[in-house]
Amino acid sequence: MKNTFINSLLAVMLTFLFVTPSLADDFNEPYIPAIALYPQQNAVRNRLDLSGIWNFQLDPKDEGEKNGWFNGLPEPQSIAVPGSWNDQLDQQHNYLGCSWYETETFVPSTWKDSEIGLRIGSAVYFAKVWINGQPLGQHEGGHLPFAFAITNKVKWGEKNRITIMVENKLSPDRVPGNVAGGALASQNYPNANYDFFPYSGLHRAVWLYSVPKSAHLIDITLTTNFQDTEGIIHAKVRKHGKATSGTVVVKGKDGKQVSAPIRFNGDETEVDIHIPQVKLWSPESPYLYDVTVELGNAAKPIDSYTLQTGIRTIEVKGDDILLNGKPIIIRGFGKHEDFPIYGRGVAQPVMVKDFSLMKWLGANAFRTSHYPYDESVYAEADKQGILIIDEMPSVGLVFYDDQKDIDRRRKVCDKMLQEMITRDKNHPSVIMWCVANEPSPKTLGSNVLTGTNDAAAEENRIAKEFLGGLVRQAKQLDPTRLATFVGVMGGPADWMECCDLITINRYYGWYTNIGNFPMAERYFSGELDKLHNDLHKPIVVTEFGADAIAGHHANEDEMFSEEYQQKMINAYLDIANTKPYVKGMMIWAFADFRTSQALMRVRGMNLKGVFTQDRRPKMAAWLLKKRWVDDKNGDY
Ligand code: GCB
Repeated sequence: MKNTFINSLLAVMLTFLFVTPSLADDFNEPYIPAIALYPQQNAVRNRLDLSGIWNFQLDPKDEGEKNGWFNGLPEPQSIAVPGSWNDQLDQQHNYLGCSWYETETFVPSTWKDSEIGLRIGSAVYFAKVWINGQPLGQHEGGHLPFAFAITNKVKWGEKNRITIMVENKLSPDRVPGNVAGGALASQNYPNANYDFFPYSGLHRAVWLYSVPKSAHLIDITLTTNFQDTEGIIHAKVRKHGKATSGTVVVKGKDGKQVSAPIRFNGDETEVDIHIPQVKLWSPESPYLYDVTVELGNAAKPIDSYTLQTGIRTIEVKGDDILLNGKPIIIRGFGKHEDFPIYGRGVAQPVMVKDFSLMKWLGANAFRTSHYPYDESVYAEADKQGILIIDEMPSVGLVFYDDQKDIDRRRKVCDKMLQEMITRDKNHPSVIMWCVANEPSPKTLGSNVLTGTNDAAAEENRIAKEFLGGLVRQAKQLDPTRLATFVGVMGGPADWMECCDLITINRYYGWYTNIGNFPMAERYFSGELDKLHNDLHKPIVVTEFGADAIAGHHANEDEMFSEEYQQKMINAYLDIANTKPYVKGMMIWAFADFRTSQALMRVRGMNLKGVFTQDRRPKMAAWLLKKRWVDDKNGDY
């Protein structure tokens, strides 16, 4: 927010209308359950990573489709996939429009008797896909995968051309987008209504994969529980094809295994597997079991898929967040997928580094602000015992513009929520679904200035229906995890009644009460008490912090100095320690990150990282290490 509100004071209200590409009949919407099982290589399944250098061409005149670019790009340049397109080539950093990607590949002849799929990890924001010039499908929304069956379209013994048109225009009916009247949207360049750079393109790996034709697994949902020393994994299995039976095998690291037969009467079945002397999953002991589901005869299965999962429970009781029945304290960050040149493209060395830095300073959690991250991040968090608040890309929602746009955004959110939960539901690290970041009332700017948090009656009604609907949908799709949205400073408190807990971002001392620490602390402390009194739920502060230019020092309270940032973080953590109902403190942000250009974003960067963009610690990082590792006393 904050610069949401500051900019709203300056805002020139502009309406940005872009037409969403039409749903042509021959372009199918992907089948969401097809993304449930990440492509896996094993004895019966195959996969081929299409990462590498692809052909690429910008299409600023939107002429590619008309001119049949899916039959071959006329003047391609080279581009790396995965990776954002913005900084790989000159003159397209701020580009908003259509771009075309193209690659060619043989499909291994050994896959001839299999079903074959094409899975695209993330295309920001809208994609149309062709194979060998034939339309395959389309997908709206970045940061989430989509897949198409291509079995009948493959050419054997010759190369297949895969063409993906990616289009990233910002419009009020997209999520996230450029909300008409959204304050950031009218001030930023490019004019996204959110505070991170609108990096675009194919951000994650593109896979070809094969699954057995006669029968294969489509979806596996694991939920876990325990009683005394016995663990219980409930497996819900969906398959396609002729198999009528199979097995679920659960194997611990010690090699001990338990299995249960499954029998299908239709395409779905469920089973409980009981694990004696269970080792529960927790940040202190992130124990993982291999869960293998096999179709057909165990000696020679038709299909097989292995998931790694942990057995744990998560719930809110009174003012506590309980993991495996025991209260936990969340210490962590909001992050971004962001690195020079890669943009938002998968940068695994950076991911590995980030985990080691989180461990170095004693963090146990992060939020995937403001969109779901690459799948490898969740697998690593499972292994390392880091808790995740998994957030969908619905940042900057408002409820006061054109009802048609609001309705369309709701539809997109519903779909994204389904996709996110389908993709991430088996990760023990994911303890909470976050359905939106900082949905805002129209009066946000004045609310923040006057210390109020009202909204007009009709806006309240729409917002509660929208946000409550999403939270309820998350709970319905996955009753085993917590669900919330992150509230903005100046946002109505009663919007949060639908949430399992209160998750809020606060910036007293940065966007308000600048330099006035006593006042900022009083407001922060007072508001925490009020929210808790009104809503009676535990509170996790999902964002607080200050920009600091690395290397800039001051011996008085001076914004942008490392000292100011450190002092602010220290003060917030001290206050949290006095509030027994505060169950989590997450600093904004883990590392400096790229934003649109704006008055408040020098060099187009948000500098609230406790690490620089290239992961060097600022003073605040050392402070956290001292508090969370060296002085470790159970406090923040
Ligand atoms: C927020 C937003 C985050 C911004 C941050 C800031 O509340 O959730 O996206 O980057 O404030 O630094 O202004």
